[in-house]
Amino acid sequence: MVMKPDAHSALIVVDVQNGFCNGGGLAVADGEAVVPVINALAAAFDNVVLTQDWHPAGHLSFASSHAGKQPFETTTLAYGEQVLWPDHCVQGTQDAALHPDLAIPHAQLIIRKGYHREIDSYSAFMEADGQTPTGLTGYLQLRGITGVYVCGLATDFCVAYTALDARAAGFEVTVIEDACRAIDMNGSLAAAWQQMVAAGVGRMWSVDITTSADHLAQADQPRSG
Ligand code: VGL
Ligand code: ZN
Repeated sequence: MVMKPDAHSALIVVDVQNGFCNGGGLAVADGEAVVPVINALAAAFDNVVLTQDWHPAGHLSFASSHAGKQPFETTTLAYGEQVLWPDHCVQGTQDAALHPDLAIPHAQLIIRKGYHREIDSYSAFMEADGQTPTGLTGYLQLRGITGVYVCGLATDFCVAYTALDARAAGFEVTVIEDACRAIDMNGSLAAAWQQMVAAGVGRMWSVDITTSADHLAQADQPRSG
């Protein structure tokens, strides 16, 4: 079945930033490969929101903020267990900039997250304390959006938490599998998919949207001759 996203659908492009691509502070294997896929995908959507991981220097999710801790170890913060990351996506740095080849001029909103020093935020909707909203739910609801499609980096962290919180907020949610790449530490990718599927998150491939949009666009053309 082919589909074209309607006016009540939005694409959320999660954290396609230098920091998660080759050479970045928290490089995701093959992360930059999502860029052309997402550029094509985004063209099929009227509504696009971008997110940026946007940490102050010395953020508590950085291993460097905890004496004796190494990246990818965990610690306990006020709200519970926290994976400790290499320094990444510090506000205003090149590491935090969107990937230079990301080409979505019609994106309407860039939402930044993770800017409270003591609170991480994988999700574009809710910070890791579970009680500090980013405002994205209200923005989408006020714009009449009922369905969200999620893609970007990384599948098992910011994409998954964003998809799960979108479901919790009552949106229909689909993750575009080939428009994501994962960190995949300690089985995190399989666990994330298990949680997403259990929560009713749908899975699609970008061709299901981009080829259908092309077909519809062609069908809309007046016949020549
Ligand atoms: C992310 C870990 C830390 C992500 C962000 O974008 O998935 N992961 N900060
Ligand atoms: Zn981060």
